[in-house]
Amino acid sequence: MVKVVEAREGEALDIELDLNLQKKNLELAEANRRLLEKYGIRAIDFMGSVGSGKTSLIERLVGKLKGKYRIGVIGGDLTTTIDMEILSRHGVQVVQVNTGRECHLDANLVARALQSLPLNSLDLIFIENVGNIICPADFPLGAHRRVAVVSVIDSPYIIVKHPLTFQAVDVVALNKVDLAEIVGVNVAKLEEELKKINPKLSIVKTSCKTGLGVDQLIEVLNL
Ligand SMILES: Nc1nc2c(ncn2[C@@H]2O[C@H](COP(=O)(O)OP(=O)(O)O)[C@@H](O)[C@H]2O)c(=O)[nH]1
Ligand SMILES: [Mg+2]
Repeated sequence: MVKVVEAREGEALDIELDLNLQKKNLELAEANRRLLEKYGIRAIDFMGSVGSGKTSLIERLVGKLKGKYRIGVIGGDLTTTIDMEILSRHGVQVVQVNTGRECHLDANLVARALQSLPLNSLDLIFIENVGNIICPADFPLGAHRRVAVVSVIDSPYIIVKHPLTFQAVDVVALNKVDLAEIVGVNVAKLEEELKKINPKLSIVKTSCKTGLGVDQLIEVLNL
């Protein structure tokens, strides 16, 4: 048996978990949602570790959907503009949010990003959150759906170690399934663990390399 020191509610010295802050964030997220609805725009928040495949998946979705919707992308990153430069090459409106040292986007930053997008001429906004599978879950942004992108080759414990994230999202993309066999990953086990944590989740196995699962993800997101 391993000894465990369990952090009690509000005990961890982490200002991001301050309840007032979360309450304020929620109010701002609701305002974002109202703004999006006023313009008839649907927004989808993608979260996941650095390298899980968020940008690649958004690229795939943009490739399939840009004939149908006028798409904008908001990208969260600490300091770089790498991802939004990639996505801007697909002919969609992009805006980068640099958070400096914050490990997640928040509703206030997204409100500012929305101000810099031409909302009148958009139908759909993808939000790529800062590369992190823990912190973004606590900060709803006003998006209509929240998607966690998980690289199945990252760790056999990737699901069980992040229960709160998988409770907070609607959809999980189990990505890089093209590599699962090579690495010896049991994807079915990851799926079982997800269902145990959140039976309401929609789970889609994807490969941004082959394109597998992208149509199914589009269906699950009602796009
Ligand atoms: N084999 C394989 N590589 C992938 C897949 N998805 C993303 N990648 C690669 O993984 C790396 C990180 O992807 P990226 O989309 O930048 O991840 P992000 O940090 O979550 O945005 C890139 O080199 C991608 O080409 C996939 O499904 N299969
Ligand atoms: Mg990215």
